[in-house]
Amino acid sequence: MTNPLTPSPAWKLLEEHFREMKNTSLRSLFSEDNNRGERFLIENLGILFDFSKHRISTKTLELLVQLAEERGLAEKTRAMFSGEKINITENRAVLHTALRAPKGLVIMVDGINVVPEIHEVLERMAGFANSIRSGAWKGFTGKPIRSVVNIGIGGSDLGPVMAYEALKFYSDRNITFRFVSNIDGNDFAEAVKNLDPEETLFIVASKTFTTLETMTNARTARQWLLDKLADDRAIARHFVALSTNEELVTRFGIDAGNMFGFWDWVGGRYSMTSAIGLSTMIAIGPDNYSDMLAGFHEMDEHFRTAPFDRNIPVIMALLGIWYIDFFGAQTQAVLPYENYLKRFPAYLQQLTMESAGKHVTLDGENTGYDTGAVYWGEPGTNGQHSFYQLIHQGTMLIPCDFIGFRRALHPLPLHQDYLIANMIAQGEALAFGKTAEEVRGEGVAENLVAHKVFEGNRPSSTFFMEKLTPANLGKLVAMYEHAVFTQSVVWGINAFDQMGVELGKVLAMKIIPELQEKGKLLEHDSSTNNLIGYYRG
Ligand code: G6Q
Repeated sequence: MTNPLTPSPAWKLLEEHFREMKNTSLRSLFSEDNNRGERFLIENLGILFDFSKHRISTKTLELLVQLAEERGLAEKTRAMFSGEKINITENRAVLHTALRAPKGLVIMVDGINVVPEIHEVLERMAGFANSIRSGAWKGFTGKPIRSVVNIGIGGSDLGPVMAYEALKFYSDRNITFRFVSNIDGNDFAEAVKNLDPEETLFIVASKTFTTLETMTNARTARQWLLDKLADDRAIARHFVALSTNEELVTRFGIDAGNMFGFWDWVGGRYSMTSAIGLSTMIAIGPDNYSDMLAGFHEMDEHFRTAPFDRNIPVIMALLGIWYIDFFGAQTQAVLPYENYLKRFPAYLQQLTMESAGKHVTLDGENTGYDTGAVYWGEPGTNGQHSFYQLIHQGTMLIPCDFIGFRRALHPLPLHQDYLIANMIAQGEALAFGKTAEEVRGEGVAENLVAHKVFEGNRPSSTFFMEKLTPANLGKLVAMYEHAVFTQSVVWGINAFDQMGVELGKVLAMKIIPELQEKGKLLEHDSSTNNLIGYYRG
């Protein structure tokens, strides 16, 4: 297999350097350098990014930065931010960064400055959000809205759910928020349980307005509403759409005046700062929402301008490449020590795995090296009582991202001390472990010594911030967005398409009538035929 990275001088040097580093322990790296904790630390944008507990030396970082330079990261970043059509398989610009650009900026796509349009939509969203929050917007029978149900899937769901959960502390508790994504009817049935149609607003979030799951759920929602309100005019008071497809929105029966638009250069998984964020804005209010956008923008600017060796997303990305392509790591754990971030790992799964799960380069060549890792995680400390065993003593190398906040949002200081002590302790335990001598020193019986040894040398990053705020959430999301972009540039893959989700959808459309028409001849493989047969009964 050809490997497009083999001719890269930095890649070759990294291969040689890896031979020196692979057996180097974090214990020795720390004992050789008293300043290591400061050397591999960046404090910027209100984030303390500690990457000293990684199996790197100054030379590793230099070579990784050289790799990013050789792969044209600076030029590719400029191209993305300036609206060039870098999503070449779909011939689209990639401009989620424009969604959080301040008003005065000029960003041209096909000869049009897109920034004024973006702010126009944001202002309409703010007007609408305020009218829902204040009760000024009335349902068809004159009652204010008390429940908001976002119907969307993938990029039109994961960002809104994650942001709602993450920023719940800041949300309006007089309004109930629910999210429906799955085609599984249980999802819809539970989402509307105990809701009153007269006080419910449905947000149909779909870039294309063609997605099977979303359109099926939206039609079911329309029926649920009409079953009680029995008048088509009620739709205008209880449905809004977030979409790029005005024609299909109006055909569904939603007035164009109740549609908040966005553009083809916003990818689904990069869309939480587009109109797709309407539920977030209703929950936390336009001012908090602006703070969140400002946080995103701050990280965008950091990524765009900071030198690579002081650039948080670039370093994160390069560390990922170091582990995936040299150490053979296959997964990356994301472990927020903040319960409100419970959906953050799930959100990152789509962001990172749909973006970097590619086996061919932009030229259509097989990469020949590994690309995207499996992202996973749960909030600490829950994970500690479940899967951390494998991270500490299993046979796989699993780099971890710890995310924590100095100040809690609750008034329970003891809890916060215990929480953060655990986060710090986990990084320490993973890095330094416990040797057989240390175990023996504790008087452990010889037959148990091996079981109680922690090899250590397991890498982690710690992202420490002051407090979970809308702005800090924006910084965190943008940080991962740019890290995955950086990886895609180094790997030479397209981070902005997702062709791998198509095949299953097409096959499902063929199977639907086969489930419904029992006599239909089945011409699949014997396994698939059996499964269809079992369902038919
Ligand atoms: C994300 C993907 C995908 C998309 C959903 C929903 O990058 O494109 O997850 O967001 O398939 O699509 P619609 O918003 O068009 O319904």
